Amino acid sequence: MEFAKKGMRVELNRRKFMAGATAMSLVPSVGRAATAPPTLEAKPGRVRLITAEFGDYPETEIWGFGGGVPGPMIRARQGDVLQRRLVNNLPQPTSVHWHGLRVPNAMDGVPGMTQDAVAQGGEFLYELPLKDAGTYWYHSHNQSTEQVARGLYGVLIVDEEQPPEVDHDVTIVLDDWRLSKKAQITDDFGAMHDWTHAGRMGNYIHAHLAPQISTVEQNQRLRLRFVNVATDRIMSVSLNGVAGKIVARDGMPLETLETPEVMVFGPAERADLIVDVTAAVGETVQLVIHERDTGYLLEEIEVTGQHAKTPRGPVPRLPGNPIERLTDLKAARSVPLNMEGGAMGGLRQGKYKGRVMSPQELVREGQIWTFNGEVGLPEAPLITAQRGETIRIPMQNNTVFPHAMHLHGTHFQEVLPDGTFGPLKDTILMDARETREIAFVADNPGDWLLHCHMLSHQAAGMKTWLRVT
Ligand SMILES: [Cu+2]
Repeated sequence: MEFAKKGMRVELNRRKFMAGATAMSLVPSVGRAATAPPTLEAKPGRVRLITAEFGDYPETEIWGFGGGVPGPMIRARQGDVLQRRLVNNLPQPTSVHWHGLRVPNAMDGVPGMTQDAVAQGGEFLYELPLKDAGTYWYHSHNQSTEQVARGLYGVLIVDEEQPPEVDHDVTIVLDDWRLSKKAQITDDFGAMHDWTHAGRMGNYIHAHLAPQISTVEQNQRLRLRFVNVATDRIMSVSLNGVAGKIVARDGMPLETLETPEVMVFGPAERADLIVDVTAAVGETVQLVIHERDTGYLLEEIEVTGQHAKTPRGPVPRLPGNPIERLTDLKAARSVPLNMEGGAMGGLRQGKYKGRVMSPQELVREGQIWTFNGEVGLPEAPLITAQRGETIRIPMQNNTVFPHAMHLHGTHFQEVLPDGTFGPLKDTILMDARETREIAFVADNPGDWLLHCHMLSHQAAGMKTWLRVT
């Protein structure tokens, strides 16, 4: 008690002193300091990207949030309001899209649609009510073929009120870099061959683990959060030395847990796994990436001991998020989306800048992908939905390339051939020539993008938008 009293007295004295000195200016500034939102600064930086095993390479110049890659991990609790003051110290305007979060429209970070791009030296305050727990990410949504390729992204984790019990919670960011021999990002961002084919493919695929754990123990339980942040590359990965389930996709808890041997992530897709270490002491847990017919090791974690004699038992389901799942499509309105374009005969013609152009003209414009015959963002929305209306979009991919279709503002569900609904997703990877249908309740008012998250395709025309009134 004596100590506490002493402390109080000191505090009182100090307050008195300050009040006497500069009371008028101090009071408001103290008030601001207590509530000032944290800064998220976009700026150039240098990182050690290529690990020592590949040889002695210099650091890579990147653009990153906080000057690093990935940007700072943002972690908050479900129900909180997340605030970040974006400060732009890049040589280009920028913005932040909070991928997968159901945010108010003005916070969606799409320049020209929900806000102006933040100029060099400018700032923008993002305020995000966190409705849903799960694994999300944030990234630049301005000149994103360049800005995301240079490193402007980070992971955003919203913790459940009662997260499942695990021994390690590890985020695995899968990235794809196109680097020169001196380990620098090549600046061929608008290369037409990339834009008309499968996009900008890198030559250095990397898995960034956070925290960077190097050892685990047998029968330890791990939560692994995969995020594919690559601009264009589809990542097919598998794990050796663990057994478990996928418990969430694109942030949203699964009702039916999944156990695929190989996990395929289109750009922007995510999954949460809960797994137990099965590898014996002295062995390793391995993350393998599959490319065509070969696989190679991306990351390896040593098993250094035995945590328990047996695994923990069944993997639990995550608690659900407060989002409505579809029950039926009786009153749904259907608006088809026909996807055309790209190299190898996918493009017949396309409406661009108000007139229909031939493939040759469009290639000259650097615009080569169409939705319903239009290249780039059309003036009118694909759909104007009443709030609460159920919308279904059958999407027909009439191109010879896969596309990762991303809807802003809400999650959707796939309408499966048997009439049931797939898991809640914000991005769906469509194979070449494939037809898939998505449906959702349009309950978030505003203007929302629907686009290919292969950022080269997006830049070359694959985007449209929806209005929810
Ligand atoms: Cu695409």
